[in-house]
Amino acid sequence: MKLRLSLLLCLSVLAVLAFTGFPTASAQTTYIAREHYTKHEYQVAMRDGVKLFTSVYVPKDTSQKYPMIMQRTPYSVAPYGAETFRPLLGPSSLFAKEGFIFVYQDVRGRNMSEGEFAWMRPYKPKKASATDADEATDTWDTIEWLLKNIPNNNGRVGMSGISYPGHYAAQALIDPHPALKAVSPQAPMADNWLGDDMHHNGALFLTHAFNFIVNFGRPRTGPGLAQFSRFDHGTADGYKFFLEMGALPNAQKYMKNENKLWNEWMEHGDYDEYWATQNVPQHLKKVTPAVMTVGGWFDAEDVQGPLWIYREIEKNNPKAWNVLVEGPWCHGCWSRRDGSALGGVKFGSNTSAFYQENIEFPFFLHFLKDKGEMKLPEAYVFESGSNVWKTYESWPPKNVAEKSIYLHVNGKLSFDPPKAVSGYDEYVSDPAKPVPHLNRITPDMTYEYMTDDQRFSASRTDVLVYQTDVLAEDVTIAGEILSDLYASTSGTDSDFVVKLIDVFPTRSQQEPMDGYQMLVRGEPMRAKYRNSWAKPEPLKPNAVTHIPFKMPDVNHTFKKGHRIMIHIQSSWFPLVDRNPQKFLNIYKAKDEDFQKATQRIYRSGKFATRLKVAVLK
Ligand code: PG9
Repeated sequence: MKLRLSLLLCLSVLAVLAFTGFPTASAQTTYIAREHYTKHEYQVAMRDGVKLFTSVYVPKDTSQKYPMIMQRTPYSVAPYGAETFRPLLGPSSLFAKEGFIFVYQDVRGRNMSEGEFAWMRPYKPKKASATDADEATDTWDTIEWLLKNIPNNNGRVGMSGISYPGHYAAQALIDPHPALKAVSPQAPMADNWLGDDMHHNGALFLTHAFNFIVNFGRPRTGPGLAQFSRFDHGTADGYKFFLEMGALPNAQKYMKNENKLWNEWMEHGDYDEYWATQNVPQHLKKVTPAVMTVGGWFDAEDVQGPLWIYREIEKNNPKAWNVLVEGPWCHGCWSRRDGSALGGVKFGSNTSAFYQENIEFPFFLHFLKDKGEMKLPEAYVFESGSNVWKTYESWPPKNVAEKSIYLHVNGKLSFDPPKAVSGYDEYVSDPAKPVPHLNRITPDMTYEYMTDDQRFSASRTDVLVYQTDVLAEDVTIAGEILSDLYASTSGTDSDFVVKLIDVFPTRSQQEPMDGYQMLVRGEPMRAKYRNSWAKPEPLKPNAVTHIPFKMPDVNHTFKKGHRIMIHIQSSWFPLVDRNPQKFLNIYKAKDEDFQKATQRIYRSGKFATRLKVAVLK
């Protein structure tokens, strides 16, 4: 029995590390948490009687009272057992040394907690009874219990978390408990259909969705540590695996019809009530805690969520203390990596340490312990390309000029509109040979695709490439991008993928960045949703159609000597599921539904395809 338990505990530590990322080097300092903390485990009853498993790490020193920092997670609060400690207590290694009470909770329906799990459990504005529960009430009830039962707390609670835990931190802001004083939603999911994780502009992010849910969505019979084993694709080649899998219904070959969450998603292809009720930003109207929302410009999973949550709080809560931090980070990499590079692209400094020491730690110290003055700016944002931290009094910054980058004949791009009275470029989009999103063999989406060199696909005949002349001066784009497309297809539905690319100068063969085509932002648009996310409409074959869509904010300088480049294509695989290019429910498609289509992108005075951007003055 002893052996089995220790084996389970070891496995659970690995499970935590697999999901939270191995602690950064700074966490492996000589500070030994277990010498200064005691761990306790509780089953905390919610108002409807469901008990949530809650671990609490309390400083042994009782000479002062401590605030509590809580994280709620679907990924397990392992290791379980009062004798085994998490490798890292708090958002970074700075916190344990300073002294806080750390609280970790398995959310309802996950791991050692009771109850039924719901995907991004919708907030219930009107509770049916005093025992009607959602994530907001579970957080409230937990805080109430902690204040009364955890000795030596100073009556203040903070929350932090990355990704799904960041989502729960944002949910806590909907009906915030009065003791909740500082919340940092980090890479929080705001809406899993409108831009985070699973869907971007109506297109399914196939690799990410499948690889995640095939494990996470496994049936559960009751409280117990969810057993994760990496799904075996049977090949390292994700492009091959997902292409051979074919139409989405064929995924049941691996899901075996027992994956409840996958089955839900396959029943809700459009932006219907299932997804719309999960949206968090719509409820952020009574925000009283101080909020520091954190995101990464190159976050492959949740680039949209932090921006949307920050903006919505700013719009609906004029009195709220609400700031935004955006670094040159991949998903959660401000905590999991040193932030000095992503793939081949260098950012010139350890941006994670800078953030942890000068931004994150002072935030919680100030609002939970009244220590240190609060000097954070409204927006603390890293500017990639020039590789400097910038601070602004708003995000997006006010000192910008709205400009358009237009497509021209012969693959040219220019800030001047085209004079041509007609003109388009054409390619054949073949779902049997979709444009790859990676230039490597892997079954994963990868973090690095967000800044990868795009030359590998630029030479394909089904990728349109446009670029400016060599820039005579720096051009900094700061804010959201609007892709203003005029396109046609010979089919009745299509995806159009737009990529904004920074072309590095070709100086000498030695430099690794010689001619590098750095992806700055890429985004698909599933054209049937151009007029409504909830009510898709077919395209009229071969008719010029206006298809405007947004791409998440960037903060990037195209240096003098570089070029601005745009790629346009109609597949991005297996990052995005293939569009049959026929108007139908893609989640119920058959392999024989997939058809080639001839696409046209218009670049004339009347149908002037362009990117609308905010250029820093
Ligand atoms: N945002 C991440 C995720 C959520 C849902 C599906 C897949 C990934 C995360 O929580 O890490």
